[in-house]
Amino acid sequence: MRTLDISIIGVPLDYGQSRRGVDMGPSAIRYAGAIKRLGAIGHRLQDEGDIRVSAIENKDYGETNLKNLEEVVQATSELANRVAKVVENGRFPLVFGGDHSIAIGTLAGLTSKYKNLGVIWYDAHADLNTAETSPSGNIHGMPLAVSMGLGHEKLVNIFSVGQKVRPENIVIIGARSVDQGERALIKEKGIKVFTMHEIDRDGMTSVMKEALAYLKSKNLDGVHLSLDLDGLDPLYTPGVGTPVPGGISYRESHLAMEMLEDSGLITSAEFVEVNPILDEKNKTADVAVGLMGSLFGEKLL
Ligand code: B3U
Ligand code: MN
Ligand code: MN
Repeated sequence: MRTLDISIIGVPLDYGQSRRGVDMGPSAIRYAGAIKRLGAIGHRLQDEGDIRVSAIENKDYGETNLKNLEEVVQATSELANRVAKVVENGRFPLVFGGDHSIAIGTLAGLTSKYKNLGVIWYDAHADLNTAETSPSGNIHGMPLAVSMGLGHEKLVNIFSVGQKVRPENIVIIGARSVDQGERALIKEKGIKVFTMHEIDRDGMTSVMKEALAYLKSKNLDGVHLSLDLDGLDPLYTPGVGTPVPGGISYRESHLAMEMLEDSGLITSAEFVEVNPILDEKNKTADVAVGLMGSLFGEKLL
């Protein structure tokens, strides 16, 4: 097992979607004992606190159909700078969301060190919408497209101009709610997706083996795990803004994290969409912290 110098960054942002409360995600994850849990495994942790996010919502979106674009740009730009500093210092960034739009900032900051970054997107959704294809105008449905260089220029050019991640370096796991425009983009770019169909048919062991072999063939210098808690079935993680039934189980998710740990490939991670207002007694944050335990090397025996 690797012993890591982990820097935790909280991003209390809920402007990337329409249900308030996910801004309290970082607090809920800390309250669920993340720091103590990872420290007990032997890692050295530093909690760098939260990014500043304006508490005042500007309801005038101007010309765009993207909701709260300015607020998302401000928070993700600051996050990108913070993540860049963390990786430049040789530390492992662990980001707590916040809604999934924060990944725009995380991925942008990672490019200061990683020039051929791989991404594992663990999610019920593909998050591949653009302003043109989005059914909602919610930016949390767009971060993967933005990171590929597609979407509003203010988002695409955060931290540096244009594309941050190559489409062939992305693996999506757990998808079961994919919009029409996203499907077209997956086909056009040849993005590797393991939907619930593949997980049910082949099992999580086989899916993770294939995902890891695929990423290993890409000559990557880092792999980021972006874990949306709605990737799991809402039975286990009810505290998310857009739950989709028929999701990945608690046990499959722990297995997936353990296989990632065994691979030694993961160089950064984020856990997003924990919404304590929609949750049942902090259950979703507890699951998030349990998954972190497995990802960072907690063993059963
Ligand atoms: N694809 C839809 C719904 C959605 C995306 N991400 C979440 N929900 N969590 C959209 O609004 O883009
Ligand atoms: Mn997502
Ligand atoms: Mn999702």
